[in-house]
Amino acid sequence: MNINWFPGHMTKAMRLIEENIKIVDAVIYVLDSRAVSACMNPSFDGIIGNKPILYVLNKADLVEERDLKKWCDYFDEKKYNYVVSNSANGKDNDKILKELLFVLDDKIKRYREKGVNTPVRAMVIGIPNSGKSTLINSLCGGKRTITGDRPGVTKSKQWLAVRKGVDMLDTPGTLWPKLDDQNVAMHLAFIGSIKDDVVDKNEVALNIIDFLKTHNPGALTERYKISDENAENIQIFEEISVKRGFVMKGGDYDFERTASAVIDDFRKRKFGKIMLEYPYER
Ligand SMILES: Nc1nc2c(ncn2[C@@H]2O[C@H](COP(=O)(O)OP(=O)(O)OP(=O)(O)O)[C@@H](O)[C@H]2O)c(=O)[nH]1
Ligand SMILES: [Mg+2]
Repeated sequence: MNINWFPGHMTKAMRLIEENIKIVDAVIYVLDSRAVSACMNPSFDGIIGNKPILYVLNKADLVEERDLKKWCDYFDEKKYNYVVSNSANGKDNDKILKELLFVLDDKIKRYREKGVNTPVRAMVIGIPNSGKSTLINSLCGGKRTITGDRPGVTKSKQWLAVRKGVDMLDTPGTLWPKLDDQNVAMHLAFIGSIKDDVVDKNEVALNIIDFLKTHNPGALTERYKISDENAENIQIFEEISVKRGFVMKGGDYDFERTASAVIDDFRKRKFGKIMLEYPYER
C-alpha cells in the first residue's frame, strides 16, 4: 500500500504557517510520543528558520516512562528545548509555560529594555491529531478550540491568549506532500494522524499485528487469546475475526470489522503502552 495524504487544506495550512512565522516569537512543536520521528514534518525545516523551538513530547501517558526517557536523552544530547506532556490532564501546564518563557528569555528581556509591553507569541504546529488544540485548551483552562480524536479537526488559524502576556496560534495539522518512507506512513496511520478513509485498513491492521509480534510478544495472545502468535499475520487476523465473532453469514471473515477492532485496540492502549520508534533507528 502506498500511503499519501496531503489534501488541499494542508497546502493552505502550510501557507498559513509560512505567513505567520514572521510575527511569532517562538514555535511550539507538538509531537506524539508514540512516534516521535514520524511526527517530524520535513516541510517545517525550511519554514521555522531560526525561530526558537519548544518541542512538546505529548501523549506521554500512552508510552512507558522508561521508553520516553530515551527520547529525552536524545533531545538533551541535541540540546533541544522540550517538555514531556499529557495535555489531556493539564498537569504539565506550569512546566510548559515555564519552559516557553525560558526559550523566550532573550526576547522578553529585549522587549523589556525597549519598554514594549506586547504579549509574547508562539505558534503551535505539528502533524494532525498530535494534540495541538488540546494543549492550548489546557493552557487556557477551558475549551476554547475544537478538538477531536481524528485528524483534520482544526481547519484554520486561531489566536488565543493562554495567560496574561502569552498568546498562542493554533494551526491545522499538516503532513508533507510525499510520504517517501512507508514505515513512517504506517506509524502515522497507527496513531490516527492519517485519515482512516485514505488507508487500506486491513493492511494497517496486519502491520499492527506484525509490529506486536516482533516488538511486544504476548500482547496479541493476551488480548485475543489466539493459539499461536508465530503463525502468519493473515492467520492471526483470521483467528481474531473468529474470536471476536466477526464472521459473516456463509462463514466469510468480516475483515473490515476485524481491522477496525485491531486499530481501535491499538489506539485505546489495549495492547499496552507502545512506543513505535526509538532514537537512532533510522
Ligand atoms: N491520551 C492523550 N490524549 C491526548 C493528549 N493530547 C491530546 N489528546 C487527544 O488526542 C486527540 C486529538 O487532539 P487535538 O487537540 O484535536 O489534536 P490536534 O493536533 O489539534 O489535531 P488537528 O487539529 O486535527 O491537527 C483528542 O482526542 C485528544 O483528547 C494527551 O496528552 N494524551
Ligand atoms: Mg487541532
